[in-house]
Amino acid sequence: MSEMSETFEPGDGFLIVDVQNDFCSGGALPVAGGERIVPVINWWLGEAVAKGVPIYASRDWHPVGHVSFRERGGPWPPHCVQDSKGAQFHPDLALPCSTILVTKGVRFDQDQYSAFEQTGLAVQLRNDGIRRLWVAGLAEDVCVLATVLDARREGFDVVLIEKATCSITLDGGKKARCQMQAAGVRFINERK
Ligand code: VGL
Ligand code: ZN
Repeated sequence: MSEMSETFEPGDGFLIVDVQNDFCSGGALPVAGGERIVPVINWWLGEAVAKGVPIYASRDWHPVGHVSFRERGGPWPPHCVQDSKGAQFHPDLALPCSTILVTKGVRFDQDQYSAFEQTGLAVQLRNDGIRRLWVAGLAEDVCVLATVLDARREGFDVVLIEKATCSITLDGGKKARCQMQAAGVRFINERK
């Protein structure tokens, strides 16, 4: 992983993927220690606000009985059901009120792992003048991976903040980092 000591610049955006209660300890689909990334994200949020960098936060936002749930033959336990406590952002996540919400997973007929998938996010980012996207959040081997690969396909430079993401499985995390690196994602490895 390449080390960088850079920070936000004009043309940057900061996307926080699915930092919701159900993906943290005690949630329905917990990423072990997922909540440990929250203070790291908060530090970067402070930087982004200070630099006037636009902030985007995606949320997994499933209808009751979503097609991705086991009861419907999907791979996951029920999680992030619309308007439930589990679907709320982690209470310590310090999102400013200017945050632009990206809602996904709402389709009855299919899942959306990527924050870009049928959300129009790429258009929004271009309208906002974003050329490079900094990414953090959960889970590194599922929705962060899918989001980052789509961001690259859409032509954005991508910086992944390693201390601000976490995978469901160790092996999944390793594979995800391999795929992201091959796609030209840059990793920033600082502990804040
Ligand atoms: C996610 C599994 C199912 C994620 C969402 O946000 O990584 N993972 N739905
Ligand atoms: Zn989901």
